[in-house]
Amino acid sequence: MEISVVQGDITKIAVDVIVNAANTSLMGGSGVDGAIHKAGGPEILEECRKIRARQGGCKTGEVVITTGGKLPCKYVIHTVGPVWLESKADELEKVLTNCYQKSMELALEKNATSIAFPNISTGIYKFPKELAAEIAISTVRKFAEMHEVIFVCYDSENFNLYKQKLS
Ligand code: AR6
Repeated sequence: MEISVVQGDITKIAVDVIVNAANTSLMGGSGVDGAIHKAGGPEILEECRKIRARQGGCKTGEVVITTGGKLPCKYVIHTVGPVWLESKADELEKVLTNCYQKSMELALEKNATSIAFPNISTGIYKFPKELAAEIAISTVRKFAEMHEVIFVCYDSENFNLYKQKLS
């Protein structure tokens, strides 16, 4: 497996699957979620609506999959990261692990060989960046069948953390 880190906008990355840091409503938001829906077009939201009608959104730590719409990827996997709360650290670490793990499992189920992740939960949801990076890297490493994993960091702090941890 090749694991790399780049700094930039995940909507520009050409891979089989890009992962979205969504919320339980699946109806879009700001941050990376807003960027994905804006660049991917209405087809993604349309599929999210159907999923909502079927199963009522997406639980924290779970994943759902839609088309990539106009994005240069085949699929978007939407996952909902935990909102950070110091007093619940242990439980929330497991939830964030599930986000990465279930995204990798679903991507492989769809025969994807490449996947790009944003830094789930480290924006609006305030999960500590270093801890999140450790969880992300150690979890994806368990999936040797995936050929390529790209961590797409938007901010320099995350980019530097991943560079350091992957070197
Ligand atoms: N490409 C890659 N990463 C990005 C981009 C982008 N275009 N834009 C922001 N980031 P956040 P969360 C980074 O807040 O913390 C939404 O409103 C950002 O710098 O997008 O999981 C959802 O609807 C940060 O490192 O997601 C939820 O309500 C990372 O993406 C809520 O925010 C995640 O930041 C989810 O919060």
